[in-house]
Amino acid sequence: QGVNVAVLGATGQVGMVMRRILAEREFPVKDLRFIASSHSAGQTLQWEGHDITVEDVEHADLRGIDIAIFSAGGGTSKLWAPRFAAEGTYVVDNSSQWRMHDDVPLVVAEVNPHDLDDVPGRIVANPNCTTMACMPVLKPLADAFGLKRLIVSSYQAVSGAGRAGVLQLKNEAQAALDQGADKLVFDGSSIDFPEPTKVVRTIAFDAVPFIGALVDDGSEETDEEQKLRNESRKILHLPDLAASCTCVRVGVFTAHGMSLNAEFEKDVTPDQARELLSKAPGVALSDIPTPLQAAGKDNSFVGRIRQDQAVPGRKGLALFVANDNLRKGAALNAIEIAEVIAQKHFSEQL
Ligand code: 11C
Repeated sequence: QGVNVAVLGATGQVGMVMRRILAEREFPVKDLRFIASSHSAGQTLQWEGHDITVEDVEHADLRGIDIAIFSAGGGTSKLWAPRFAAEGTYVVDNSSQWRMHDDVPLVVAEVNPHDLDDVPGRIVANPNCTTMACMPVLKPLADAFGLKRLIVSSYQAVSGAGRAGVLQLKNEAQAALDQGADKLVFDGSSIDFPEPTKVVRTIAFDAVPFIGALVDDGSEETDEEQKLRNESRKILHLPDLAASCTCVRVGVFTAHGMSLNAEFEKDVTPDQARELLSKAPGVALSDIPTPLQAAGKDNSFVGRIRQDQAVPGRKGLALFVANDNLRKGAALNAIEIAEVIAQKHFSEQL
């Protein structure tokens, strides 16, 4: 009994978390395969007490896989997701490659699982981690009060930029501590930092308002900033939602923080919001939510809920959300999507 599962990109940072979560949640696995590029193929990875050898995607036999969870980057996904799908496999893809395709559901498990009822192309997309963190919080508020306008400022962890981002923060922090980091109190150029290798500016003891790449449409936004608007509209089924985002990388290893200002059609008070959010799946109330609090946890922690004083009347809320970008923001939601697919489309095997 169970489904045949493959993880593509199993050796990466998110792949590692995926393996951990598959075991934690006792995912109904019949056969599990780990697949990667030729660079990582041949390694062995532990699964429930035994070793599994990582297969080279170029040479792997793609037949017989029920669900493949991809965390291997957009280029790999563009090439390989259709090839897996052509073999009858449901692909849950963590890259941005397929998210805005009309026939590809973009799903947050507790928000729009019904979008998985019919998956004609057998490819399902997992949202970007910033969007993901906000959706379980915004969905119940949008349903109750009618979400009209959203302004987000993010405080994003370096692990969102991959292992290279993590190493950059570690190396820069070490260099600063070695040279007397508190000299930075008076002079930002007093420390000789190593050249940035991933985040575009020094990230230790700093905040960098640039994530992803500039979009060539005259808006001067980054693609990371546009993802929040476009993905939120699709997931919440609010195509006209007015949304604007400024994405900022901060010297935090894991878990993104998000400041939200949301405007609604109807009046809403902080107490009403707290009452709704206390019952919302995937959400935990916190007086002062922080990335460190969220790292390693599943929920979106939400707090500092206030009436937005810039919105006339009681139609605006200001709140802060913190969520683990590697877990719910990537691996966990992908596995939750796989669980829904297993229930909906492989129930006879469970
Ligand atoms: C970051 N959110 O923190 C990005 C990483 O579209 O899946 C994931 C990018 C994506 O840099």
